[in-house]
Amino acid sequence: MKTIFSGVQPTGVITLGNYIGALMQFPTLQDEGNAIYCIVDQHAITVPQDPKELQSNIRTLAATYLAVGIDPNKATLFIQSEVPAHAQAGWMLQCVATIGELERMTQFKDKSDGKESVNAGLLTYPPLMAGDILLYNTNIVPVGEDQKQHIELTRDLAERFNKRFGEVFVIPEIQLPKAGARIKSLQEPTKKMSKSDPNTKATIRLLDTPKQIEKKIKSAVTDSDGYVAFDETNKPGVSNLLTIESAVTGLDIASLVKKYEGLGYGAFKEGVATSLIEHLTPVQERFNELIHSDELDRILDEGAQKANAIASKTVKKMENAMGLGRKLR
Ligand code: ATP
Ligand code: LTN
Repeated sequence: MKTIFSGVQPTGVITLGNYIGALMQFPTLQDEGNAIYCIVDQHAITVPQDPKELQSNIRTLAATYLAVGIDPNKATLFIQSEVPAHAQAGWMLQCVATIGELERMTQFKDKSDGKESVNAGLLTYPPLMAGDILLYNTNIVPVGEDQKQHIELTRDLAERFNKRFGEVFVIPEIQLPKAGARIKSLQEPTKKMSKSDPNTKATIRLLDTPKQIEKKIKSAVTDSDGYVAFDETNKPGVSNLLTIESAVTGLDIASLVKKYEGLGYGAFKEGVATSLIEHLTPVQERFNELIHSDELDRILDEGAQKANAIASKTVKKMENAMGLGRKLR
C-alpha cells in the first residue's frame, strides 16, 4: 500500500489554485493508499503572521480539508506543530542541506526579492518540508507545479542522507494533477494565482460568495480575439478559464470549446462562473457545518496522535543513523 503525503499552509482562505492544483486530488487518493494530510503551520511563520489570525486560519484550513472530502476514517489529518518530530527532522535535514542549494530555490528568491531583511526560516523552509514528507515513508506527494523544485530537493536530501548515514528514507515522487497544475491569476494570466496577491480581483477564494465569484470571472483579463479556444501562449486568459471549468466539471477542454462555439466572452464567462458556483456551493455548505464543531477538534487530536506514532519512530531512526544521543539497543 502506497503512502501519500501533502501539506498546505494556513496563510489565509485557500484559492482556486490551491484547490485545483492540490486539494481536489486529496479525496481520490485517500481511496488509493495510506493518505496523510497536514496543515503546515510551521511553514506559515517563515513570513510574518498575526498570531490570532494564524490560529483562526489553521481552523479554517482544517474545516476546508474536510469540506472538500477528506474522510477522517480513511485519511489522517493533523497540524504540523502538534507533532514535534517535524521540527526535529527539519533540523537534522538542515544539517544535510547546503546554503547554496537553498539559495537556489525559486520560492526563496521570489519571497525574499526586494526585501531588506527576511527571516532565516524562509531559507531553511525546504528541509522542514523534506522532513514532513520523509517522516512518513511517503511514496507520493500530490502538489501543484510550483512545488516541483522542493520535491526534487527532498529527493536529493533523502538520497544524500541514505548514502551518508545508511538507508533510512523512502524516496518520494511528485504527483501533479492531470489538468490545472498551475492555475493563473485572473488579472495577469501568465502569473500563478497566489494567496498573497494584493489584487483581490486576481484570485478566487474557496469561500467567495457566488456574487464575488461572478464578478471576478467577469472582470478576468482575456484578449481581443472574441472567440473561445485553448492556446496557452497566445490566449492565456481564455485558456486559464477553460482549465478552471474543465477541472471543476470533469469535462475535457475540447468539449468546452465546442460548448462555447460561436459565443462571445460574455456568455463564456457566465458559463464558467455558473459551473464554478455549482461546484463550490456544496463545499461551502459543508464548511459552514464544520467550522464551529467539536468534531473538528476530535479529528485533529486523533490525527496528531496517529501522525506522532509514525513520525517519532522515524526521528529515532534518523538520530541513531546520525549518531545523536545514545546508541539504540
Ligand atoms: P502563496 O501563493 O501565498 O505563495 P501557496 O498558495 O502557493 O502560497 P500553499 O498554501 O502551501 O502555498 O499551497 C498549497 C498547494 O497549492 C501546493 O500544493 C501548491 O503547489 C498548490 N498551488 C498553489 N498555487 C497554485 C496554483 N496557482 N495552481 C495550482 N496549484 C497551486
Ligand atoms: N511548500 C508547500 C507546502 C508544504 C508541503 C509540505 C507540500 C509544506 N510541507 C509537504 C507537500 C508536502 C507550499 O508552499 N505549497
